Amino acid sequence: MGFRGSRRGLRGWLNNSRNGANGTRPTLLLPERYSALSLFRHGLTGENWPRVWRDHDLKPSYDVVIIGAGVHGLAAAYYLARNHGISDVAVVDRGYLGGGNSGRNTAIVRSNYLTPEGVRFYNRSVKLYEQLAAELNFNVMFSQLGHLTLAHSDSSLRTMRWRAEINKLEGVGSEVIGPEEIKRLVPYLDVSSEVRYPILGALYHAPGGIIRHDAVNWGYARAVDAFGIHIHQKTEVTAIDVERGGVVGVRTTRGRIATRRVLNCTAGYASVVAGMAGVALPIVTHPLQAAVTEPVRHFLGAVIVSGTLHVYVSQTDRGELVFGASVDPYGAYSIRGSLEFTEELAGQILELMPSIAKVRLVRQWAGLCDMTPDFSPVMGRTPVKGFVVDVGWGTYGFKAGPVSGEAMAELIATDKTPELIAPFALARFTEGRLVGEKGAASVGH
Ligand code: PYC
Repeated sequence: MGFRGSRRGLRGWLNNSRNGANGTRPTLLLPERYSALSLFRHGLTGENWPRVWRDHDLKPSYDVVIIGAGVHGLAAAYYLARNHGISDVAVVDRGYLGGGNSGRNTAIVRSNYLTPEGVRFYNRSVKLYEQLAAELNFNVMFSQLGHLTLAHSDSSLRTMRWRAEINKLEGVGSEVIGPEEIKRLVPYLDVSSEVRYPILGALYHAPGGIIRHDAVNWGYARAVDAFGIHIHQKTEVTAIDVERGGVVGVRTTRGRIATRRVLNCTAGYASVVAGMAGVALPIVTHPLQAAVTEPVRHFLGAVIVSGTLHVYVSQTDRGELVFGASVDPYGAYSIRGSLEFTEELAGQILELMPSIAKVRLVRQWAGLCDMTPDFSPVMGRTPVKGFVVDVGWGTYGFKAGPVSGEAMAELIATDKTPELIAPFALARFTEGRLVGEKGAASVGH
């Protein structure tokens, strides 16, 4: 199913979508349907595929300006058009589409969080991800192969039990399993007691898995473009104009845009952009490094996380092993890899899987994580009227793209905060209502 002729696809959504603020529906220019038949036709005729999204001149005004063309910004634009009929939207990015954290994360999707608020929220994202390929007619390669968070001590086993109970209460599939079951799921893990950090058990989260992050970005971008929304790459925001307590415009390297609604969907520079509107965020930005190996035959049956060893690993559909660790232990805006990271990563991962010692690392990189005091994001209004934020994702951002896009679109369109994101308001830091998700981090920080 896809855009064309699908009841659940984009056209179906459009038919059911509400009219925009001015009573009109956005025009949907149906992109070419991706199917075996069209692949065959293009192969036969040699005809070029149409561009997935187009460039546009910058208009002097838009109803909504979204800063950041990553998964959060693109998803918000998509749901604004699809659910609320708002398509006079510019998505601006100083780099290229999906070139920030949306293309730098390790593409893990899961909802096995620690707080009821967190579990509910990320679970909605998993549900949206499950239907995304069909909805966008774009293969996002979501493999729900399962997610294991290992416990190497009694205290982490206790946290896993706690998470499992909260997850179950929210209807999310998570349970604590023992070493034998872990070995059955992932035979290459060393579950013996002969190691420095024996595995006592794990939180097994069957709906968790990995996705192709570029495909998610491109799929949303194609749909956004089809709704007539303008994606402006290489367009850096240099200032946000505020008058009488409300946003009136955004200045960019390509000109000024008049607008009364601005959504900050940046990651890494969220506090810098918010500062342009005079809004202070409780964020410290840290690099987070990752690395990938050459492709090897498929052997890893789940995503593996060890908080104690500060490492996580998954295997892509192409066979590469993708690794990550804790955020770098200092605040910085650097996206360079370091030898310290590689050495420590190799040492830790070989504790878990000694049999991969001969596999070669081929690349490493870093993204930037905006860490908040409670490890939960900041979503919603700010003291500046019309300036809303979807920021502070720390190491959790990519998995939340669809749900935050959906919720932020609703907030912008209706001026009401959806229940699902109410706990993540900026005001929680002054009102003392933190949503502590440190215990659900993939690794200790
Ligand atoms: O929270 O699953 C996670 C994660 C993986 C990599 C960074 N964060």
